[in-house]
Amino acid sequence: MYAVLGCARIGAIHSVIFGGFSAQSIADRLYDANAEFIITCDGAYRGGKDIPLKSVIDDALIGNRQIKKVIVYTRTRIPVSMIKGRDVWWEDEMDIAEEQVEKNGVVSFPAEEMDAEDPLFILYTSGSTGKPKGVVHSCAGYMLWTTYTFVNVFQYQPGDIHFCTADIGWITGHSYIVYGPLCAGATSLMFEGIPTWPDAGRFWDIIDKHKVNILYTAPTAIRSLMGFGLEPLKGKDLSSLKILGTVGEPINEEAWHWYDDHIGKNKCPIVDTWWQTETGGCLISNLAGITPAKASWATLPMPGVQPVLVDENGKEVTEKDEHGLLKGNLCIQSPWPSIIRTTWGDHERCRTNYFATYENLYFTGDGALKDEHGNYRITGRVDDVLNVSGHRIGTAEVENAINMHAGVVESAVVGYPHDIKGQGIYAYVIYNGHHGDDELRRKDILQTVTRIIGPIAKPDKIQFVSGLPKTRSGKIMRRILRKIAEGETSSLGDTSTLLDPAVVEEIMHGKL
Ligand code: 7RM
Repeated sequence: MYAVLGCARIGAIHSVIFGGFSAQSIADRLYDANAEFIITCDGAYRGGKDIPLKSVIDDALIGNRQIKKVIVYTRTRIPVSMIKGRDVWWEDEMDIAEEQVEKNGVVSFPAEEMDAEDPLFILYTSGSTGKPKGVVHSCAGYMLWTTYTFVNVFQYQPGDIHFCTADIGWITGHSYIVYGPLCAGATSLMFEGIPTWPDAGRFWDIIDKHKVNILYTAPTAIRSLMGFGLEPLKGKDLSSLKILGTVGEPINEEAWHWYDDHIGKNKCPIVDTWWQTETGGCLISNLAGITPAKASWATLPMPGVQPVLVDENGKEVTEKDEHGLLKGNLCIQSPWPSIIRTTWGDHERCRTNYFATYENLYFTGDGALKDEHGNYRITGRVDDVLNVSGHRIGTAEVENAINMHAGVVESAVVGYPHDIKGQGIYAYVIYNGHHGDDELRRKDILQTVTRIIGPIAKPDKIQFVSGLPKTRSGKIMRRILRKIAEGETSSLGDTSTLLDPAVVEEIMHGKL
């Protein structure tokens, strides 16, 4: 957070990279962003694990000629190799700055004045293509909307302690740990680690100890903690809580009610906030205690936001289904202050990705339902983007990583419902090597994905197949693969365009 704020103060564009990414993913981002400076730690703690951050950075910098300086903050004291002329310790630099102050008595360090539309940061996020996009947000619009939504959605009152459990490496951390709360003058509480370490009472201990008033977390965390039962809650005083929030993926009703009953004790409004890296801040959410909550519904758009549901031709849907609901692809009709400004280095890509699918609309990539009161329920992505434990991962990215493995001929990746993660990653792989047996090959593929992207993109299931269902024009029929992975084999839909129907039989037989 200090590094992010430091950049903002001097007018430097920051691009935070989640600590779980591989050296390769970091190298790609550094190159794409034309980065010149890196701020990192020697290591970091994540659950019981020590992550060797600086060593990963060193790997990412092999062959890199853009980076001028690497600033290293001491955190875990693991040995690191500091390269002369390039790497400096954060603490040493701070000492030098302090000596200057002592000598010259200089204490004034004015913030750089920025234009409203100057870029504030780049944050890489996955889309339906193999290459993550650098989403650019601007100084004024982004800070305005994150502050406005923070104050109104959570009904923030001066003095409230706000605890958002996200990682700074994702947009939720940027908007609702750093910028929104701090611009509103709130106390923002952050923690290093995972919800289940050293035990599943970590969140409840933090809430008890620091008298947290607002808790903002993700359905995947709620579901994982639900799995530990009520034992970890015993003896924890959660009475300071006033407001609960959820974000990142659709919340199922069971998790919503557990959150309401056992964490909020039926006294705290739950806000279900729908938004994206590209939207900067919340676009659809109830306002805590002001507009009604509805389990697993994000409910109403924020003031000024104009959603619309369209069919595949971009026509507004008007016909209700058997439950009296409208169903369609979620678009937004006019801009809002923190709308994505560009994708770094490729403005055309921004246009085609978000504004060209349907004329005059911003397309979110999500599907949604709408009831007669105007409430929205987000059903999930309708493109080739997965949401695994609230992490956005493109199927094409995972396929590219799997295909890097020497024995792999071709692969297809789809999502399937997963009790805790929301979605799991299912990979169908055509393998043509001689090395090892299926188990070893699976492990080799997982190792490859970890190397190329990072552990978050590891498939949960890998099924070896002799072919993939393709159309006569050579397109993989993902719809069929998705159905098989979901275990919904009774209705595979239209298979008449399939090149080789026998492949589908084989895949269904071998399902994991
Ligand atoms: C904030 C964030 C964006 C995608 C988005 C949705 C899904 C986010 C909700 C949700 C249902 C919600 N940014 N999503 N919030 N789905 N209900 N309240 O997560 O760029 O990482 O992901 O996340 O599919 O398109 S993100």
